[in-house]
Amino acid sequence: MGECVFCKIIRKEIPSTIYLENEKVIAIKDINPAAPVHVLIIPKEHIENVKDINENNGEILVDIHLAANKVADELGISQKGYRLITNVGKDAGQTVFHLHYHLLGGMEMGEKII
Ligand code: DGP
Repeated sequence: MGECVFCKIIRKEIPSTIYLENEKVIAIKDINPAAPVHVLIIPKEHIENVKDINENNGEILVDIHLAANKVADELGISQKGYRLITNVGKDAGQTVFHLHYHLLGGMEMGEKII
């Protein structure tokens, strides 16, 4: 996994703005924000995308959602609402093939923004 950009961020080989980090996940500011709040929730385990979630590794989705809830609370977007999305594969626009969820908020999102 040497070349995976998110693995490098997790190993602190690439700097990032970190909102939350624990044993299982890291939450960082997206380098190219599509909303006033744009956080990436990333599991530390290298999983390509949700297609590779199974009964053995699926607990990570709970950790991701707990982290998303906490960050959304801390950044003050819980009340008004936010979007939590994950792209799966090339046609969906996935560019980094290490599972991540986009947490987007701080604006009204009637239309697709990412
Ligand atoms: P996706 O298109 O769903 O694979 O989203 C990948 C996101 O990752 C994209 O919004 C930009 C972000 N990103 C890519 N490289 C870096 C980086 O080096 N640092 C940070 N903070 N974000 C990155």
